[in-house]
Amino acid sequence: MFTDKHLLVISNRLPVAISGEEGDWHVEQSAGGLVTALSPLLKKNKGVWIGWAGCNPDVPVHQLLKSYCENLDCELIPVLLTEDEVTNYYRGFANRAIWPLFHDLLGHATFSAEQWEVYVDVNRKFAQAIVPHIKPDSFIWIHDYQLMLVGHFLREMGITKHLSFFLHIPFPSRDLFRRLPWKNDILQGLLKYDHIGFQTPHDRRNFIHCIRWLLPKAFIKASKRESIMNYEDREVKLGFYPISIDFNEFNDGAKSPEVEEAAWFVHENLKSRTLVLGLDRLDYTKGIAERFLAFERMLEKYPDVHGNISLIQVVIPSRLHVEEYQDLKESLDTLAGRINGRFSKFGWVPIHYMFRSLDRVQLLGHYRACEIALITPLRDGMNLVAKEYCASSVDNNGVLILSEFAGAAEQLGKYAIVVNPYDLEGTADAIYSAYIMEPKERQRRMKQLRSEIRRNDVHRWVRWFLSAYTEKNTVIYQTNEISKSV
Ligand code: GDG
Repeated sequence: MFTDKHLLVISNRLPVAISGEEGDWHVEQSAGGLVTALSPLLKKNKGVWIGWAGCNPDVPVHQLLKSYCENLDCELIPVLLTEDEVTNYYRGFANRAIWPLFHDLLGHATFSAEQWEVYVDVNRKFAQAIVPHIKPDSFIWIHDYQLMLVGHFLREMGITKHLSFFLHIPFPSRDLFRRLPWKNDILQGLLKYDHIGFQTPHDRRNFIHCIRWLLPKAFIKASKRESIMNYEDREVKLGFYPISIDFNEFNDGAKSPEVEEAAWFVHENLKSRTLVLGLDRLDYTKGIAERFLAFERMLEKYPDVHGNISLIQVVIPSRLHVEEYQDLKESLDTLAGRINGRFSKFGWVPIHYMFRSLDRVQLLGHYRACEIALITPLRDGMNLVAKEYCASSVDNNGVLILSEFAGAAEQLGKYAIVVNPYDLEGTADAIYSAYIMEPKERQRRMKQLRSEIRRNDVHRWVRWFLSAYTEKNTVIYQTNEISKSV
């Protein structure tokens, strides 16, 4: 059984945030589905999570994490990164080359040999940090695009154990991937893992197309659930496992009195109005500017909505040290101002735009208060906000508008209103359709969405991924939507 194993999780960031100043440091667990899902397993077998703590090298991280973990049954091991490494590996190669390329936004990508070299070095550094923690019964699970080469370095260091990898972002098409100057290194590095998990069948298909084209000697036996690839005497399992959320946590949280009050407060301030919610990290992949334009187009086309609908757009500050993200913020500020200036009238503002994060009660309060969620990324690995919104929609009254380019659309597309975020006209019409949708139809769709997410929650995601290691196909994914194979 997997549950008897010693779990070793490796991700770019540790699941904690360190804040404060000398003599007054605070360590807090970060929120997130991955942490919720893995914590019980980590605690059960005194597991280890290895990653960067996200703070300066002069913060006494080891000491802080040691005392933070004293009452936990698991260990957090920091990988220390220098400023140069943060600049070139994280902000550089990971976020300026891989992130845009893998999200199909080649125009935002820059490829620098210097950054690539540091990316390689930091992946080696992570491998070095992992080796002392490997036990005979360890299960090693590495996460995401920042660490694609860690498996390669662990093999170089003589580790022959089973290595698993999960990619949280999309995998691009062959035509895009071929633009990467180090495409062969990345592919060959990834093939040093024994098991690679993607979010959707589409991502796995793209990966297999790249392998077939770049490594023609690889032999792939495609199957519906898990394809097996043979390359240079190695066998690699390729599967797709759409990540999810802790449904009960959101469902129960949304019913709590604090959240009900927060939701009431949001609506009370924007009385007798349909509220549309957008909630994203500041990122050009999330399609926020396109969403504003589609909302504007909707206001132009359907004047009967004036005074009766508002978009609440929450943008969570992110990567602001990068000039491109500062520019994005400025252009969103301008756009929201322009649209509001054009349409606002006494007592009504079309776009309520907040540039900050919400605490958990406010977050759930917004999910509950808003009748429509407008989730229109240009590309997204999954998009957990879509799932969280539905799980919090405890009155079954919400309508989900979802981009066809979010991984979540493969699961939720049948009962959401699916849009192409580049199609402003179509998105404007979709917002209006959601606005006029009959309560019976809203309820019918939302019930289906909630039951899909309840069945396939994050705990199932973990079991499903891990079961691929022990026995084949022991967890059957319960949806008819994901039936396409490679
Ligand atoms: C990557 C992939 C994939 C957001 N604002 C607040 C807040 N959040 C939380 C949400 C949600 C999370 O942040 C965002 O998750 P997403 O999935 O939407 O997006 P990424 O951060 O880009 O994540 C993505 C994911 O990895 C998992 O594999 O789905 O495609 O890009 O959980 O709730 N939380 C609080 N306040 C906020 O203001 N408390």
